Amino acid sequence: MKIAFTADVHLAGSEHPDRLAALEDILVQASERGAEKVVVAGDLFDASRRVYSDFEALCDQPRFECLEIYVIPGNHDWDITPEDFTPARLRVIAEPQLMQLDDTGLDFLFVPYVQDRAMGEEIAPFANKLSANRWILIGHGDWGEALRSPNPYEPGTYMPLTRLDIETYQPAIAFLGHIHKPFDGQKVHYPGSPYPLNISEVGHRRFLILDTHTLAVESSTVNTDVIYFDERFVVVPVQDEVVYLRDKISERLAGWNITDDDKQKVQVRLRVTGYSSDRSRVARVLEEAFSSFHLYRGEGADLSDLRVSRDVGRESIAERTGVKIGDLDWPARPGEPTYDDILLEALRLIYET
Ligand SMILES: [Mn+2]
Repeated sequence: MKIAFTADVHLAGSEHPDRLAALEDILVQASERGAEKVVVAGDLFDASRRVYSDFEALCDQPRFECLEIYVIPGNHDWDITPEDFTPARLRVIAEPQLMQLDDTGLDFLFVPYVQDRAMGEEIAPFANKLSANRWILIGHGDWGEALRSPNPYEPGTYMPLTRLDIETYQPAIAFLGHIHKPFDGQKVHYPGSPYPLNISEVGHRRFLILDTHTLAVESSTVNTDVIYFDERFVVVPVQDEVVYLRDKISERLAGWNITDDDKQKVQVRLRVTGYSSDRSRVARVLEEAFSSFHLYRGEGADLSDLRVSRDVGRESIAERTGVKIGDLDWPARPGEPTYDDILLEALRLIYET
């Protein structure tokens, strides 16, 4: 059987119809691909506005009659209960529960979000019923490896799952909600938010599909009407600044991995830092390079952090430093400073001391 996983939809009624549309797209794709269940791993609803009627109407559509929808509470909708909802094919799981969803013998442990609890504490009571690598964890909270890029909107710790929990209880796979950035670890997966809540949630959004026979996890793109990108460029006053910048831009655009059809959905924010001998030319290069995309809020590139460099001696040091930094073997793990971060720090030292 195939089971689709999503989380962090943050439905907010008529204020954000696009989030409901993203969920609808997941239901459409899930049923087209033969999934029989859709699991929402917390924060289906935003904390601020609780409107259930449009979500219920979506669940009740006859075209989704082959889908059962399982929902656990997250930190934004921690208080939802099964009694709040009417659709027959919707199961809200408000207490930790172990169940099988098909005849493969695979167990699913649903762990609703509870404030000030660790995930391990909620798993422990089920320990003697869990067989190693034959059960799937569904929860809402933090996992260290995915946290290397911290979430600026929700500081603090939310129902953490630890490496020791994984080693002790040995789930085959854990599907978690809470972190909005898609993440695939060895066992832990975050589908990520299916619709970006703001411009910090960049790139294509997705949901995941588990095959309960093979335990393979597949990723599928959610069709959204907007794809955000938030790009920062570091300009070095090298001899050919423009060529340097154009190279950086093409690298970045290739990394977006979007089709021509997606182009009109893109909203990009551009920020430039560093040191330039010709700020107005930098502005023109960016304008030209991104002319086929919508700029976020219609704002042009933000050059407020781009300083002027008129010092030939320092320019030469900066250029050589840039090359040296590029030659060194920096770790490329998430959360580690990027080449640009390191270069920017070096430029500060060169120009500001
Ligand atoms: Mn959350």
